[in-house]
Amino acid sequence: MVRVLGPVVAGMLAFLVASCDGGSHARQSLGPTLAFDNAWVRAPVAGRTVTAAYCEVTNPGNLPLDIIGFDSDHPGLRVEIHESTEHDGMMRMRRLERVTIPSKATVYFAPGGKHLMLFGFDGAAAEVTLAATLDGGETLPVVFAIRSEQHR
Ligand SMILES: [Cu+2]
Repeated sequence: MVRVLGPVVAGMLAFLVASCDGGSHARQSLGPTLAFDNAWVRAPVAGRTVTAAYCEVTNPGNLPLDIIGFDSDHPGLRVEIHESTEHDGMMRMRRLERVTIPSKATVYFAPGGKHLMLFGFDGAAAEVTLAATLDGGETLPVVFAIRSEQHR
């Protein structure tokens, strides 16, 4: 029972098809997914509770995915998505409502560019889990290591 499917439908049904034909490339879930690498939070300066976090986000799928925010269970912590830009030699930050991760591409959250801004972070942890929220409502938990400045 081989069916011919368009690429979009084929991606969404990959799990179901694999479970029928016993294929070795079954996806682990039906939902969209992103891979997060090198995720880390800059340890806040002593006495400060605002800091930034960085990561590399790869979309292995055939459809673009939009990240619309990050949440955390860490007490008092609030996260915004920001982008640093330079205007006339001045660095500025603006808040982004969403970041699109194109199909088969990696988006870098890195110093001087897109980053996560953490507010109310006490730094009292070796790592912190931030859950990326996708446009469709899915959440993807990501463990960020806390690193001091010199490790970047
Ligand atoms: Cu910022």
